[in-house]
Amino acid sequence: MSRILDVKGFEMLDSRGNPTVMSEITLDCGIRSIAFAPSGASTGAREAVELRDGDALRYSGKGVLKAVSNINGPIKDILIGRDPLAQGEIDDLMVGLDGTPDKSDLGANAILSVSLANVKAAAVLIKQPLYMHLASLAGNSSLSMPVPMMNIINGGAHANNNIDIQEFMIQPVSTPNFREAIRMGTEVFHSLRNLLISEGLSTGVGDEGGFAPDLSSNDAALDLISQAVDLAGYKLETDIMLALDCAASEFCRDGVYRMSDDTQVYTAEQLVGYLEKLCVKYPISSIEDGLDEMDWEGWKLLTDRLGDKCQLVGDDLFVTNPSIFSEGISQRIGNAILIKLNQIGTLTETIETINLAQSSGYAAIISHRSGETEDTTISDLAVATGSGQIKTGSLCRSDRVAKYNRLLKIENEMKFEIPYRGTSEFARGR
Ligand code: 2PG
Ligand code: MG
Repeated sequence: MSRILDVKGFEMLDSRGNPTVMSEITLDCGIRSIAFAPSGASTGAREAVELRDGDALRYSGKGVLKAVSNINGPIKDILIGRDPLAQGEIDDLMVGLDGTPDKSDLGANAILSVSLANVKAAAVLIKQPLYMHLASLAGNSSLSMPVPMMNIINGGAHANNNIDIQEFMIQPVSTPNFREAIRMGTEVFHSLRNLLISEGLSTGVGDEGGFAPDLSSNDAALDLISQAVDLAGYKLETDIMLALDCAASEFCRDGVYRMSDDTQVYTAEQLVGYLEKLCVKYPISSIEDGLDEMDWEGWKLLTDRLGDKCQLVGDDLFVTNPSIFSEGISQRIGNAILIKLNQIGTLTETIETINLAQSSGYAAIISHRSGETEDTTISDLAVATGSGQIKTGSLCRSDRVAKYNRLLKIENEMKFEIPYRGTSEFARGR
């Protein structure tokens, strides 16, 4: 049986040019694997802590040398000699060593990158593709190709423009497989680019590779996408559904919501009314963080009013945390959860949250962060857990495209025998 021989941390860069943590695990049989921690911009208040140095003289305080030294010191010491196949034990050891509820001692960036480097080494050790090993860790036997949520117009904290809603996404739902979904989405992306050029609008992109033009309203963004779908030769609703991430915590202040495209200040109830109207006007299958993460009363209202028509996704709301999510489930708040590994900090806890969603009738959408790297573990995780959906940005920028390319590779490797859940209940709204 092979054992962990060495664990190393490195300070690397993410897609925004900020430092991030990479870990490398070496097994005594010579297998070596690496994994990166991603990083958010519109983060939930209750996320696990991303440890940064705060040394203003390096990377404006964003260096991660402390997290790296935690890997090279205490984490390495506790993991050497362990069995890489015992993922749960390895994650538990790191959680116990950290000892805080939010992983603020060692840093969730340190812990997660080690957790993921380990699972990759273990998969190589047992000569299985990563998604197969992840599926057995998750106890899931029905793999599926996820419906992508492709973020083709970026606003909010992800772009230097005047749009309040953070993400305007498309979901290709009519294709028989993932490869065709990628083609459909990419063709719409290109026709949107042509449309922006013809309207004299910017084709510069935001953090997730979506276009980031200045627009007069949220409706203007949805109209442009609708036109682009049409120009690409597809039909909204039949072929493509729209999805939003409002990231409403970003524009909620003093209990009210202030959108810059409108002089009006919205109460939670008014914002719910606004979202309802958007859903009547456009085929919107999914709304993420429609209200602030602390506004649970507002969320109840949103769920009552839209929960049977639309997927309502808690991101900042649930922060991939099984105990916060359990509370949400018991109050029947939202009907879906966004899954981000670094919000909770270990693979084992992430899988626990996904399983909790699936056993509670909530959809689980595997997600990237706005700060990403070439790491593609989330693609394997989406297939492995049969989650049915993945949110991983637009159709340009290698940090986003890498995830799609990995999924294309998996589908090909499996000879197109994994179902694509394009017509699933969740992809079309509930
Ligand atoms: C989100 C994410 C990813 P960030 O809000 O869903 O799209 O953004 O990583 O900045 O939190
Ligand atoms: Mg979000």
